[in-house]
Amino acid sequence: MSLFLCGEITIKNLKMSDTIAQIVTPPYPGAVGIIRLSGDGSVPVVQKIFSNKSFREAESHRAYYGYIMEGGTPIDEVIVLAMLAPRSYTCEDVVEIQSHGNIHLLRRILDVLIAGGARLAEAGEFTKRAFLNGRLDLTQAEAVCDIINAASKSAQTAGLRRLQGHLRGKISNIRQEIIALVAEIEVSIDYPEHEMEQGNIENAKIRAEKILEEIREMTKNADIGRVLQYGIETAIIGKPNVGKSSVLNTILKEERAIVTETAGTTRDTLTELVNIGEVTLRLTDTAGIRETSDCIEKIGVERAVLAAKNADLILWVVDGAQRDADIENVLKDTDAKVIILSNKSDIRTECVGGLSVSAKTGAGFDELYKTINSMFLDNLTDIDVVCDKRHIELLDKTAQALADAINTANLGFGEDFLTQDFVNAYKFLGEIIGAELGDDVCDTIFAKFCVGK
Ligand SMILES: Nc1nc2c(ncn2[C@@H]2O[C@H](COP(=O)(O)OP(=O)(O)OP(=O)(O)O)[C@@H](O)[C@H]2O)c(=O)[nH]1
Ligand SMILES: [Mg+2]
Repeated sequence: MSLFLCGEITIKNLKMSDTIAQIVTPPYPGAVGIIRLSGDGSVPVVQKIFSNKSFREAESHRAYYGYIMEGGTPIDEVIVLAMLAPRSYTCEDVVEIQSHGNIHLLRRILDVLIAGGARLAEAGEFTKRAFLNGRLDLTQAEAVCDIINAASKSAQTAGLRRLQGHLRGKISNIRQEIIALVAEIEVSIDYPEHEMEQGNIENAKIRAEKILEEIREMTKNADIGRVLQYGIETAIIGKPNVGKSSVLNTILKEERAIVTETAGTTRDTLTELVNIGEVTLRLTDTAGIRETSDCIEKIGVERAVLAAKNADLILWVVDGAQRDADIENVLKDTDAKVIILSNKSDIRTECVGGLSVSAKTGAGFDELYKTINSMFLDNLTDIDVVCDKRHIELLDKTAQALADAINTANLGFGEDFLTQDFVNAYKFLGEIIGAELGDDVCDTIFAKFCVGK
């Protein structure tokens, strides 16, 4: 069943007519904290607990000042905004309460709202309502999450463009082209006098090839899109004592990992997020890789090898000329990009290739940051790079269906075989924007959202 066709929609037995409430700002101290309500009861519920009596005639998009009351006691001084349907995030009546940004205070206000008739919103439920009420398609709803979590400036820009409907527009246009193709083929089947001649099938094939090209272009930079959206998984690896932990500390600009002159200091992996220019690294320090009989160090080495295997980028730290066969073996087992850091340049003159750096003085690190940024950003020609695993999988399925259609045409099969492949492609694209989607898929997608969105 298409969700767009639902009348009164019930999700997990929760009716859309419920009024939902949740804290929408992060759970740590801030100047302002916001609680959002959505649903028919939003205004009446707030009226019960708000000292400003003019809110009884709440006007849309107007700010009201006053106190949230519990019994006869004020809880906090607040600004209340009503955004009445349909001019709101969810297309329903929405009220936002801006209080001071203290989590205990926000929870107290939330409790009063729940006692007044609202219920706690589930993760993603505000955005799910915006989707179900037709204000956003699925790519736009997902873009909300992508913007919140974007790990780079370019991912944030791409997320905003998806929110503005660029991906939806592109997908919708391609669907139109496919359905036009199907319609032409159908006509030739229904009215044999218009029967498609071989020339027409050839024409359909050429158009399918053009669409296929367009889809492949969209997924071409998907790997880069993914790392820009989620952060570049970066492992620092090398022999013991070459300065891996020192490199981590220099990049983080803090003494995060223990550094000593004893080889084998780091045992466990240690991961931190850090922004480098326009990208974010998920930077992992690892144990030095070497043969060892120490069972704890052995586990550390296994973890280092695994970190290298799962990395998008490896910083291979070497101390002077110590390139090593053990490490070269580890690198054979990964698709990661590799940058060699020839460390301790302050006390050595030889450099084995790669970048000459000193974790001690910080020399060479600006060059490293530039190298990483251009490695991931320079080839990014299309700003609308696709990064969502769900989108990529569906685009791949679409490409396969189109390739099947082209193959069918090449083999000289009849028009009805062609139609089936095109209809499949049309459906896969429909799943991306949410025009063809089961309730279970919808729930899974929105469950990934953060609370309050
Ligand atoms: N002179 C100089 N010494 C450095 C530099 N980087 C690290 N060291 C020293 O090299 C030694 C080892 O540094 P670590 O950062 O602990 O090396 P590691 O690769 O993490 O070592 P393990 O965890 O044992 O594998 C320490 O004494 C550091 O002070 C550098 O750029 N210059
Ligand atoms: Mg270390």
